[in-house]
Formats: sequence, C-alpha cells, structure tokens
Amino acid sequence: REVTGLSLGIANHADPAREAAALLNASILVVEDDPAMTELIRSQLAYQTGLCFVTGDVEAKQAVRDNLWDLVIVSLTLPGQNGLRLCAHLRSSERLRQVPVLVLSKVGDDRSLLRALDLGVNDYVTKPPDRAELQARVNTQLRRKSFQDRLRETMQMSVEMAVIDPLTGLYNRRYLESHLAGRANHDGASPRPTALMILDLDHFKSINDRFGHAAGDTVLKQFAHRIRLNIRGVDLAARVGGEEFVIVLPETSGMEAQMIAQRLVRVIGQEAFVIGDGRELQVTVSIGVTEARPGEAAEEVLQRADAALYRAKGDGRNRSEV
Ligand code: GH3
Ligand code: MG
Ligand code: MG
Ligand code: MG
Repeated sequence: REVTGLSLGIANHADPAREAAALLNASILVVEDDPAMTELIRSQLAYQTGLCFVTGDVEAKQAVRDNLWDLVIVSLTLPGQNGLRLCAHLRSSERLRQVPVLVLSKVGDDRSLLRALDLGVNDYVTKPPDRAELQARVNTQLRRKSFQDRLRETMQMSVEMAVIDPLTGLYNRRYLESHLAGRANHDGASPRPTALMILDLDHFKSINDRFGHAAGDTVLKQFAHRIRLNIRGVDLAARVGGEEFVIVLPETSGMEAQMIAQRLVRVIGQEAFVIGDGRELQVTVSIGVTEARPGEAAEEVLQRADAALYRAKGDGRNRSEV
C-alpha cells in the first residue's frame, strides 16, 4: 500500500467496502437534453445505482442546490451557452467545487471544450461516448471524490480532537486558553463586560473512592450535559482539569453571572445523578464567579475566579461566590 505523508492518517481509516460503494452507489447528476444521448449514457452507466437525469440548466441548478452530488456530467450541447454557464455555476462556490464535473463535448467543438476546461471542469468525454472510456473517467472522478471526502473528514476529526475533551465533548483547556487570548483583543469592541466562572465538583474524590473511576466518569459526562443545557449558545464551556470546568459568558456582568451560577448550583444539586445499575448519587458543585476587567490578562481573571471558588469551598461547598 502506498503510504505518503498525506495519506498516512487516512490510510488507517481506509475501508475497502466504503471504496467499492463509492464507485457503485455514487449520486450522479447527468444534464443532457438529447434523448438519444440520455439513453446511451443510461445504458453505459447502468451499473450505477444513483443516476439522475435532467434536461436543462434550470433543473440542474436546483438539483445541485438541494443535493451534494458525487459527480455532475454536463452536456456542452445544451441550447445557447447553457452548458458552459452551468459549468461556471458549478465552480462558483466552495460547496459546489467539492463536486467533480465531467463534460460531454461535441467532436470539433474545441472552443467550448477549452472554455469548459478553463472554467475548471475535471475531465471530458467526446460524444457519443465510448462505454469503457466513459466508465473509466467516471470511476476516476468518483475515486478522487471519495478520497477527498475521507480527507476532509479526517482533517475535521483531527481539528476536533485538538480542541475537544473526548469524555465530555466540551472544549479543552488548550482551546479555552487560545479563546481567552483572542478575546483580550476584542475587549474595547463591546460595551458589555465578559464574565467567567470556574466550577469544581465537590468531594469528587470520594465519588471515585466509593463507586469507582467509571462511575466518576459517568458523573462528569452528565455534569457536562446539564451545564450545556443550562447555558447560552454564545457561552463557552471547557473542561480544564479532572473535575474542573470554566464557562466564559460574553456580554454578561459579574452580578448576572452570579445569578446564572446559582442556577447551575441548583441544577446540579437538585436532581440525583444515575451511575448505572439504577444507582443514584447526589452531586454538588462549587463555583467561583468574576467579571473580566477591560484589557485584563486571562491569567488574572482566572486567578480571581479561583479565589472566589476557594471561598465557596471554604464556606461549605454547594454554592457560588463572586
Ligand atoms: P473538593 O470538594 O475540595 O473539590 O474535593 P475533591 O475531592 O473534588 O477535590 P480533589 O481535587 O482532591 O479531587 C479531585 C479528584 O478528581 C481526584 C481525581 O481522582 C479525580 N479525577 C480527576 N480526573 C478524573 C477523571 O477524568 N475521571 C474521574 N473519574 N476522576 C477524575
Ligand atoms: Mg478540583
Ligand atoms: Mg480540589
Ligand atoms: Mg473538586
């Protein structure tokens, strides 16, 4: 197997069944207005399960808007310049550029073909297509598309792995730090303050000691879930340590954040956590809240929140302090 630097990560995820399916169950849009040519292509690509035919550029534009195709085959002999115009449309957005385009060109019409290639279409076949050639060119495009889809997924996965805590699905400490560093530059932009809170589960060590580490992990997951359900979409929640979390609340004062934190304390403490086998367990959290001052370094803000958390612990836990 060929292993290049780029394909290394993807090669690990290579899946022959997926490969084969990509070549046979592709969604292919054919834009052709000549009925005889349509029938010929239909028979030559009969082994493909996802063929769809339209006769004009208007239907084609709608089809590519509504679906992400694996391949679009465009006849350059549509009336007027509609074939070329469609090719231009298919290269006009980031989303559409993911879809390979194969054009069917008339023998002798080199002008249209050159313009299509110039627009960025991926390949061409002259009409009437030769069965083996059409199949080979279609397969080549589908194989490349499948590889690129896999590459995109892999890259997206590694980006996520770099910033997401796998246990809870919340952001990790690294992401929080870069977010806070970036936020400092925007401070002057908003007249409203930003609040920050640190949450630390109470006596979490004893949960592990009594019920085991797996139960502790279950609690952490459910805790994160409850937190996420009770904050806004614009708030950023991160797991920054074993049982320590930070929430950044844009456009929120320290007073408002304190009310939110008190609600979170209730949301965690009110209802028991289920840790498997129907066992239930009471969990509480302590929270330190602070308001970020304009231009203040993230480190100072975190330290002030941590001091408030320390007081909340000292005052008996299961509470929030500013
Ligand atoms: P306090 O109320 O003062 O915060 O008490 P605590 O027991 O929560 O504090 P401490 O910091 O002493 O203990 C935290 C415990 O969290 C220790 C460690 O075993 C546990 N822990 C850290 N990371 C994980 C994890 O990923 N999973 C589980 N299950 N436990 C973890
Ligand atoms: Mg702790
Ligand atoms: Mg602790
Ligand atoms: Mg703790």
